Amino acid sequence: MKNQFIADTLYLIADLLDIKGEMFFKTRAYRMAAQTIETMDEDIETRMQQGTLESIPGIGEALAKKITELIQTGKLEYLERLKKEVPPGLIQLLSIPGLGPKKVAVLYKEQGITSIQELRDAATNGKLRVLKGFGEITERNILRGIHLLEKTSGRTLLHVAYEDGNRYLEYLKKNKKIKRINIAGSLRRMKETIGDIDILALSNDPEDVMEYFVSYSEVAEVLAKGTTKSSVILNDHIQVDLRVVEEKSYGAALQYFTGSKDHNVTLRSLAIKKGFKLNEYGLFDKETEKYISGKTEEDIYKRIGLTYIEPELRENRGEFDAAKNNTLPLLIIQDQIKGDFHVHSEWSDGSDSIETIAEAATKQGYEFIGITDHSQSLKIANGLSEERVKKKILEIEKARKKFPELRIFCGTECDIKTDGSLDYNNKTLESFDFVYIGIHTAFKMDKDTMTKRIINGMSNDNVNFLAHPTGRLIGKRDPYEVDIEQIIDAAKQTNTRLEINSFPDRLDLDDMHIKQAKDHDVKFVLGTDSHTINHLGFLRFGVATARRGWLEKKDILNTFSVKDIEKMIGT
Ligand code: DGT
Ligand code: CA
Ligand code: CA
Repeated sequence: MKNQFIADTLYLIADLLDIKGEMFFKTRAYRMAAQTIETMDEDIETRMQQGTLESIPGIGEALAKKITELIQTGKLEYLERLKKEVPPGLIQLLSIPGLGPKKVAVLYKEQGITSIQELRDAATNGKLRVLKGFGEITERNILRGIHLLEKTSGRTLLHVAYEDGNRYLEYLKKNKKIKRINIAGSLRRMKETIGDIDILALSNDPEDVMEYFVSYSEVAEVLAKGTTKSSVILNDHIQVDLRVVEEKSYGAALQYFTGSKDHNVTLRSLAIKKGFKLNEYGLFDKETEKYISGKTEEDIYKRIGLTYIEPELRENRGEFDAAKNNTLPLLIIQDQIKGDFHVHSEWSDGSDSIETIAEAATKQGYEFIGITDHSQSLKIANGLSEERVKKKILEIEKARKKFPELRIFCGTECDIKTDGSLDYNNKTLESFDFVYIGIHTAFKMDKDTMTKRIINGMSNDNVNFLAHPTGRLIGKRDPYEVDIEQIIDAAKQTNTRLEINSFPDRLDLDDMHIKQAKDHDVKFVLGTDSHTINHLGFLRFGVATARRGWLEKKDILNTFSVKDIEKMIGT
């Protein structure tokens, strides 16, 4: 689906118009259309083909024309013109977390700031606090935003790269000259952010494949076009590299280009110890240089004396010892997932009704779904008062009758208040099938206080799961100060499962902490934190993160039968 691309383009237009100082109603129209397209179920391209764009709320004739142009050509003349009207550096400033177009416009008009470097200098020297709407806190936030941006700079969130990469793959698979094709690199390892997308293909006619590769409709720019290797930039600004190799090297090349670099370095030295030489062309005898293997990854690992290592484990974090001793985990797979525990409905800040969610869960093939709305003090997210909790439970009972095949759990995502107490009394907590707790306010506590606050929450007997345990938002917000080792110990002591929040910018816990917790015998739960049914598919990124954290089926509650889950959460 191109919905996200279209929405992002419309948001950018709105931002640019804001910078130019256009009227509010004009920019608002773009933003509202962008939001509609971003969250709608249907493929915008299908609507275009049907000629029904204009029946989408907020889309008139002019906007429909622009969307059509974008879908058909991947570009928009109007946007290109707009971009020329503002200094290019300003668009970059927009990507600083917490800095919106209005502030960017002020920075430009009042102080002539057009680059991140100029902005950093001005903020560091205290020159921004005099501007209207700015202050010392804004200066600090801007510096923090620049820091965050640089930490993730040039990297793309996994879900965006995953969609782009797989769409490209579908296109490439239509070329008859390609015999085999795989995603490689960090995307195959399902890292939380992706630098560039690597694709490997097997063909006897690489030049034809190269021509086909650069002719893809989503290519914005061709960086290099060679005989066996090409690189392009997509409309999404992501770089994609394609390499074509021959059959006898395919496995060796796939292994090499999957990485990680650290994994490859160790694998090569193990190969040398066994009397081999390993590179992207194959496994060779060290002395005679005779070709030994290279068609498949499996055979290469085997000849080096290792069982096959799944891509998600190739980070040089102990996988070689485990492969030698045949103790690698049997990683969880998507098909083992029977449901999602973390979904918001329209009762708090989600956009869908309980029945709509139940229907979508059934469509996913789920056996259960957990509806978790916010608790009462979280007014900003329309948290449920104890009165509304009772009403919601009645509503869920109605839905249960309509969907007898699906177990609908009535959960909550209960706020942990600043003193560590919970946002509902025990009687209300007991009325839920399960209780998630989480931090949603006062993120900036010192480590000790924050750790105690969370552990205090976990100590309540009604609590089952800790939501997004570190609170990070990738590229937007650092984790709160928290002693993760103490949280892990407390999770074990209190029998609280840690969530692997599967929302793409959270992926919280992350892979390293998951492995650390698993080593302490802690158990886990997966939740998407969906706010619309379109988010339900994010679970796959939680599964990927769980795999990168070495988790197996038995570690994750979502793989159990409804009966066993009921026993384990004590409904
Ligand atoms: P990324 O793109 O930054 O998210 O991470 P990767 O892992 O996809 O890295 P990339 O695209 O630079 O290279 C793809 C793979 O190629 C990488 O995982 C391992 C292999 N590779 C690249 N450069 C080297 C190298 O200098 N030495 C070794 N051993 N392998 C390399
Ligand atoms: Ca890469
Ligand atoms: Ca690359």
